[in-house]
Amino acid sequence: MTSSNTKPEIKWRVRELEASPGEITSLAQRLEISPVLCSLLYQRRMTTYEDMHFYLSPGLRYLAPLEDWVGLSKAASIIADSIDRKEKIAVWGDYDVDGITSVALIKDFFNRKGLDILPILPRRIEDGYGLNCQEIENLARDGVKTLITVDCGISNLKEIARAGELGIKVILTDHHRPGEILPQAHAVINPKVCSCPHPELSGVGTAFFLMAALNRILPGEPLDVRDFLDLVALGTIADLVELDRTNRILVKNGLLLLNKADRPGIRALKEVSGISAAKDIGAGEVGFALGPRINAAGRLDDPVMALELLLTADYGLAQKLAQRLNKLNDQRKKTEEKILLQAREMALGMLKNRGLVLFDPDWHPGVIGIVASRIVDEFHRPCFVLTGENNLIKGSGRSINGFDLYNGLCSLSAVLKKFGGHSLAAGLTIEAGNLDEFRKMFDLEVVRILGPGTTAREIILDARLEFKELTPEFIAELELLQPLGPGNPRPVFLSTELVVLDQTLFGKDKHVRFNLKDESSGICLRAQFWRKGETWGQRSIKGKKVVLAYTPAINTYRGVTSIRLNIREILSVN
Ligand SMILES: [Mn+2]
Repeated sequence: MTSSNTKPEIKWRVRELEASPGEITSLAQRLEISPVLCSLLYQRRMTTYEDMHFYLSPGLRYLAPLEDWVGLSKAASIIADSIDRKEKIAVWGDYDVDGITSVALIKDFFNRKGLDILPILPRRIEDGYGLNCQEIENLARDGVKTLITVDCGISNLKEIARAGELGIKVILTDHHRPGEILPQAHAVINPKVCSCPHPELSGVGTAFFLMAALNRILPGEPLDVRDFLDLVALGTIADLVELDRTNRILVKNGLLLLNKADRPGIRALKEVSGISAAKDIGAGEVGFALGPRINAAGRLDDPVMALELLLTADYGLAQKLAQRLNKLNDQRKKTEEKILLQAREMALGMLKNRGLVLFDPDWHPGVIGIVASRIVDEFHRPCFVLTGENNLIKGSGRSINGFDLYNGLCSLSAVLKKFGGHSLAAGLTIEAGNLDEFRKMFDLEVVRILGPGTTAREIILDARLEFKELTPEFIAELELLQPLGPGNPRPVFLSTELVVLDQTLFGKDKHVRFNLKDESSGICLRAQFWRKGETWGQRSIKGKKVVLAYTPAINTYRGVTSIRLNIREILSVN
């Protein structure tokens, strides 16, 4: 369907940093890992024993001291004062996983300290993202004297000023990019403001540090804040922030807690997701199974049920809530699929544009962000998916490397009513009358930054790997790279030239599977190319020779384990 000149081309290269074999062997021996894994770490710029050791065992002791974050203890002491004066305190979050886990963490901290705090989670459709004046007035009327914001607030200048007028102290914590003017809050805790040793923190990561600082100054026995890292891991992985040094520490340790699943809600959520108690959870399971179910509450219904799930001590209740989330998630998938089909059709008709703006007033606001990601995956260009009612249009955008979405929106702020976000994901509100103008200007802005041609999709390969090197032990050892995610991608390997013995479609013809033979060793392996049934159903390459970019996996089916390849890209066919 796509004409060839609009399809992004593919560029690939193998990571180049190479150590001498002697150096690798000695590092590998000291670390008790295989030389192949050791060279993978080396290419990811961990070039010393200390770097590699940290990466493999990122203990909490490596975290920078709390004092290094300027302003953190001051913010904590304002909260401690409010507690001391028995003021009514509220915490305001967001309807996505990061926002829900942020509120859950703070509420859980207060509960365990025997303190009270009022949680507020806005609903996506009725309330929208961030603070709003009406609810702030309600809070003032209810006697709230201190408001902590989590995962939101940095662009709510007007709302925070209103809170100030009403005598509410605001402790703002957020990790979204600040605008030129900061809100007049009593404290602004944002890893992207001032000097913070943890620039890539998520909303829940930010909340965690604030509670850790508060923990040290509150009277009574301090809590063990490590107990909250399961929530931090959930929000950090789901928010797709870069897994830098701090986030690696938080997530790796948080995943251990998610595996133990002492929190009834997590145990119930794993159960409805079909994850057996024995299976180790990686970032993948959070991203594909737990995260979407928590998100489903906020996408289609009320995020409060997800908060309740994370906080309840009652396993029976947790099971009920998890089942409800599971149903909502199924419903979300159906809605998403329907909208994706329509959005894709629309995108195909607009491929002369470098920046896509897709709009339909009937699209469900809860899924447009995911649809935008899928469109960007396929067409490899920045995209906004918008929906709206009456005179206001709202939407979510996703981008590719090289085009900073937040900066892009800053330069288009003249036609926007509201916007905020990060470099790869953002949200906006515009008046319906400005849609055409925005569509035109967004495309021009993308062309200005990325140039007029399509941007090649770049695949970075970790190493060339022959079939005989793909042992189950090696594939298991790759798990030491977990958690994988932005900044620490799953390793992708370059194959040797392979003969295609067989090609079949499966899964309602959505996917394609190849049987491949490495002639030098005679080893045959199965490879699957997900969601490529449409392309490969029309073209047979049986009998030809291919070179692949792939990731290996262990497949267990009815007790039989085998090695499978997941194809990232077919790099050449001869
Ligand atoms: Mn967030």
